[in-house]
Amino acid sequence: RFSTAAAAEEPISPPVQVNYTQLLIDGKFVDSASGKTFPTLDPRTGEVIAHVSEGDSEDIDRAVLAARKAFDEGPWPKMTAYERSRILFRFADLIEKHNDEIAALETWDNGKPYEQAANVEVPMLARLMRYYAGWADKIHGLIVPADGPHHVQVLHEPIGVAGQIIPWNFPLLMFSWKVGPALACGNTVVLKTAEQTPLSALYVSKLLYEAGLPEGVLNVVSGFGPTAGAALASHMDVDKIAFTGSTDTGKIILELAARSNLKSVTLELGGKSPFIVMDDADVDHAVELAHFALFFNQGQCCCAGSRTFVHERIYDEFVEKSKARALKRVVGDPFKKGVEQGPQIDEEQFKKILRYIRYGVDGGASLVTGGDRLGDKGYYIQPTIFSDVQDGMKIAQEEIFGPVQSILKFNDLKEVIKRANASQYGLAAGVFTNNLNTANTLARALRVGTVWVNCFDVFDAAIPFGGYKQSGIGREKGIDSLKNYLQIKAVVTRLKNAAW
Ligand code: TXE
Repeated sequence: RFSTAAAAEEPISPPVQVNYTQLLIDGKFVDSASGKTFPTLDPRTGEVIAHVSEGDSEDIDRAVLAARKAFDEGPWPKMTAYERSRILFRFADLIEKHNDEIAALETWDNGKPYEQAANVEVPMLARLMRYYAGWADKIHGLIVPADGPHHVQVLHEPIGVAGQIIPWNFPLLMFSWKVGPALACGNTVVLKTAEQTPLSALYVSKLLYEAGLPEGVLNVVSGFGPTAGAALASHMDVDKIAFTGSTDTGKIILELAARSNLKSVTLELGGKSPFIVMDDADVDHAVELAHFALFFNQGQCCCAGSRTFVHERIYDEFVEKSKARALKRVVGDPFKKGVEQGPQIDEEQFKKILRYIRYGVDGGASLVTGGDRLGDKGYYIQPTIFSDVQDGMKIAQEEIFGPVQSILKFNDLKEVIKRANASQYGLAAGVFTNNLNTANTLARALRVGTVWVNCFDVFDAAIPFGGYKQSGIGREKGIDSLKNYLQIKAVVTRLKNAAW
């Protein structure tokens, strides 16, 4: 039995009103060209929340045209960087003012616990926008020394129209990671949200216009991947495409970019992150952190610690304690206080996870706890743990993207490095040890974009995030994210009277 009973009876915050369901093009809410809509569903029940305008290639054309005009004719790239910065700061203030409504909308559309949305994600959205607002007036080039009588300037200019395609697991954070740096650098944007979670981006984009964003600078198109998404990635007048989602779709994006106008591409893709627990670890603490690393956000994290490697000396104790922790996990209506885990995003992901649970059982792993859906309504899944997982098993190789923890056994540092690196992915890793030498050795040896030592999922605005190998191309957040949205121009001027 999972601890559904521990959740308070009354929901903390009832679902809010849905005010915006149309496409946001050139600063105005408009219907799609076809007039078509699609339903966005409540993952608690599968019921319709609202019907949302469905964008397709014609709408992408309209949005790109608006973004192009806003870029070419201004004022956005031409206004002072300080003015741009002030608009982004005002936007962050408005996010804070509407914190609870935004969080409620996000929970309703996505299923994540309201307490997490209200206390962590929406505040983080404001924090990230302030971080980028702070950058807007600090982006500058270089004067470089060159041979000969030359005065050489390196200018950093906005790229132009940025296309951005985001997923459904963290709709607001993905919004900030994409829109924040693009706007700070003076670009204009066409954003394609995930079809599962179109609502929160429309709401906050309206706030951005209230903060003073000039018309056409940010355009939001709701719709599906193979239609609206593909039209954006292959558009001839889009200068850059940024994508977060599955590795398979990332490859399609790269191909579409190459086949069209060779727009620059950044990709943040899947993962199968190791979480390595050494035998000197405090087992209780390690169990709690490994639990968080996997189960956070219903297990729907690209960097989820989905391969828990535990030293053989503490393995049995670790598995027992992990089971006890999973059984205590509070699963239920995400609007209720105390709930740690809500439903999965949709039926497709729900079925995919149950399929992987079957692969685990059929493949010979030991099912320690869970293994099935929870209740008979909505997309809830029992917190599930497999032990005796072997490297070659499907559940140890592929992204499950759900509340399914796989615990593997190791006995030697060299061995675990090799096994942890034996993955097509390289997004992140967790390391749990008190031994400085072990921590540093692992941090250096793991071929991943982020190593968390004695912590996990620390996402400061200034920390770069991205993947090695098939986990992606480029970095988001931090100073490195700005490079994705800047062109570099060298201006070489010959000096007539070099000897002055
Ligand atoms: O992802 P997709 P899905 C992983 C996770 C999950 C699996 C499938 O394992 O189970 O992907 O999820 C748009 N051209 N991640 O199907 O397809 C789509 O509309 C252009 C990891 O949701 O990658 C959405 O906006 N765009 C991940 C976005 O791509 C296309 C987060 C993501 O969808 C497109 C989500 C196309 N042909 C899922 N097809 C992470 N890295 O955090 C789809 N899209």
